[in-house]
Amino acid sequence: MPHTLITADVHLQPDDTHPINQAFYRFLDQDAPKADALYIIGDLFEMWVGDDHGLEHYATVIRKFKHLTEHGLPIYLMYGNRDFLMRRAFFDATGIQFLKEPALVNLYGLPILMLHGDSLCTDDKAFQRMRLLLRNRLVTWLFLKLPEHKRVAIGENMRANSQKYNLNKAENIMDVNEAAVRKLLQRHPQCRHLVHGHTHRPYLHQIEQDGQVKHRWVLGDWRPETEVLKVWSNQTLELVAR
Ligand SMILES: [Mn+2]
Repeated sequence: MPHTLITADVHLQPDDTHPINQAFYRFLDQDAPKADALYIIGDLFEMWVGDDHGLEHYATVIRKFKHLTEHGLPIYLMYGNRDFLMRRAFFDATGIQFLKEPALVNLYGLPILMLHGDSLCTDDKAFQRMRLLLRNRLVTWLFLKLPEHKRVAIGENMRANSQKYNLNKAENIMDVNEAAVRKLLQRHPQCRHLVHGHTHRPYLHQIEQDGQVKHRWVLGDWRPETEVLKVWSNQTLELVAR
């Protein structure tokens, strides 16, 4: 049956032999060609410090994306909190289309709201402050002007700090805020399916709102096993193991 695939949080590693990369390449080789479209909703890369560095260090996946898009598979990509600096050269090299979050996408007549998910983690105030700063246009513009080795060093540093920081944080603070979810759904009353990643807690949550049952599909990260979301052409959704 025709279907569309949605995944997030691949966290591709610069080392191609990494099991995550290998699993994702198998997915691109075997599963993606059978789909009508592929949506990657944030954190495809563990780190992206500029197209110059990324296109060189992630050459294998770039080539695979190009092959798929040239053979007619539409691939859409949303920024995550770790990879939001992909620019024109990346999209040109892969044929991928940029998707701004939150994206309301109509799949087989079914409206589906997609976002990475970090913007819903409003209980983590420090993270949200940092997010605003990092997404600031002047800050990103200045960052991308730095020499490549400086950008890599800063990126590595931030990665290490975020790991340390997250270890000491209460579990509930790093999950999405229920009120933020409800507010978002309220703004899209015609939409009964919300899909996001980021929290690495794959699950289907049911939310009652205005007498309707709404669904919040949380995608898992690739470790390297994961659950991707399949949207079938008969308007059913399914989390499937990969
Ligand atoms: Mn994330």
